[in-house]
Amino acid sequence: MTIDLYAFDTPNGRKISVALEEMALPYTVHVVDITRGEQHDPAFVAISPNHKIPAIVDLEGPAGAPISVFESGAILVYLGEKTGRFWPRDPVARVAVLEWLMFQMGGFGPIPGQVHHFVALKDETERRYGLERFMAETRRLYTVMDERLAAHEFFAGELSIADFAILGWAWRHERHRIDLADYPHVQRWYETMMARPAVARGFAVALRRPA
Ligand SMILES: N[C@@H](CCC(=O)N[C@@H](CS)C(=O)NCC(=O)O)C(=O)O
Repeated sequence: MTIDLYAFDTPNGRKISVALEEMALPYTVHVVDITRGEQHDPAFVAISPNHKIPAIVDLEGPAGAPISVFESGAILVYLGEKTGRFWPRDPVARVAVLEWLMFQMGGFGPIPGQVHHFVALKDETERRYGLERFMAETRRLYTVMDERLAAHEFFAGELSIADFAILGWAWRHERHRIDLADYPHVQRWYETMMARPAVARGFAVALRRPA
């Protein structure tokens, strides 16, 4: 039985298509076009009460009962629990995964997301303060990541759901005006991640309807 993925072609949507591919879970995509307001459709809000993608429905949830999950971090943990993959059983190893997953959910997502917003404003005076503020914080986050990756192959040591979460946003580095050459360890990790066949499939799957 497949998992239903409700998503759009954005960093938070891509995190989940990448994770589903890496975990070799069969899934069916349901495009929720957030540029057309489809995130407000009552049927979608019933499974995603925050009116945001991504969400999943797993018809074969715990004890065989269907379950829906919203919030990308919760989805990644759910899928890690379901498959036992990229989500260590060892409590110490699990702490590192949770730390970097929460780092992404609380910072490296909301902050570059603000850069995407301010950079799109046409009026230079309107956007200057916001852009400077959120660009500075975005650069700081990349520095934190670079320092971590200087000593670790992946964020939590072994490849984990934290890497899938962070990759979704790093994929948009050009849009938040980051040159990965300034962060060589992040660049090395990014190239390693993007070279994985399952990751490539996760980014290739259509999360947008043809125009
Ligand atoms: N914390 C949420 C954020 C989800 C999110 O911001 N989704 C965006 C697309 S990346 C969305 O659905 N935006 C539609 C809207 O805000 O109306 C998660 O990680 O799942």
